[in-house]
Amino acid sequence: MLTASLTSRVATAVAHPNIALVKYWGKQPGPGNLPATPSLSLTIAALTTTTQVEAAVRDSIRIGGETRPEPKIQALVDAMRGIFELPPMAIATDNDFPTGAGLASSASGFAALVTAIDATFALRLAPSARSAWARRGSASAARSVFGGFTTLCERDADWTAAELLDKEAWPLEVVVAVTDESPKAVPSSTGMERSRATSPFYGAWCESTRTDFAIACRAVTERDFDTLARVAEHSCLKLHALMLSSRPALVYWNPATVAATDAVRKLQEAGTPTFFTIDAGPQVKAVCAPGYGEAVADALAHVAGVVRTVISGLGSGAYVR
Ligand code: 2P0
Repeated sequence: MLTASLTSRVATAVAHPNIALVKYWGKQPGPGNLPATPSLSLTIAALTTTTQVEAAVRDSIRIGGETRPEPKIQALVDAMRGIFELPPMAIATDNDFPTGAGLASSASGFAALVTAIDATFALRLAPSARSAWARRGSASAARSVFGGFTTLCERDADWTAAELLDKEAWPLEVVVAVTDESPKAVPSSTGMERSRATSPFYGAWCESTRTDFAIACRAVTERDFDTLARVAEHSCLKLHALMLSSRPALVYWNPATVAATDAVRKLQEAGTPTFFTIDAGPQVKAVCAPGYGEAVADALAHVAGVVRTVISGLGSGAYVR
């Protein structure tokens, strides 16, 4: 058992959500929350989770000012207690964007949580170790420990994320077109297990995702926007085909989601370097070459059903404030 230092008893960490360009959807059997396939993402600067962890007389979890039981957070803290001697703690976390609505709040949430626990109790974890712990909470959270373009794949017999390309090296922009701020009906963990168990396309999904990952990683390192656009849109549409072919079907889109993707297609036809991606929710994210964010946001803001747009650059990894 590793004893946590008690010199530092409170710390606040900040993390940003990330958007997968090659998607994760499906887990390996067994413990540890290991993805079935590798994934590639970019980190979104404009959306932020802030989490404070403080030593306390008993465990408590407050999200957006509301104290409530959070089994996934409690399970991660308890798992860390299997390795580190951690005292009871008060966790308070806030998102400056809608929670559980397909904007990756669990990614930024678990990345900020592990980073705050690490700082509060001076565990001195390496970023790769924080990433592996964050993955146990939510696999996409492993990627939010890092900034810029980040991969999550098997490394040194564990699944951790690592930065593939620095955010300054290729400053793409992202427009988030929000179409509905309510929480999703089916959580991601439930949805991906349903797809694994029921979709006839699941095997092809896993196999083709490994190929997409290799192509997309190369496109990022070569700053090849057109190749990245093609493989990322294909990964997104295959993900939603997998969801639609699950039983019962997982339908995360609404009419505005479809209208926003049509708008991105029209921009592409007019020569604008942009492509769309959609996660487990109805929001559309348009990734744009540097300098095109405002024009793309302007087009998406005029789409019926888009309630607001957010323009973002690429974000940093999780850090202590
Ligand atoms: C992704 N998503 O790669 C994919 C694309 C949503 C669609 O990772 O079960 O919250 O907690 O590991 O990370 C959302 O799933 O799932 C997700 P768990 P997570 O970003």
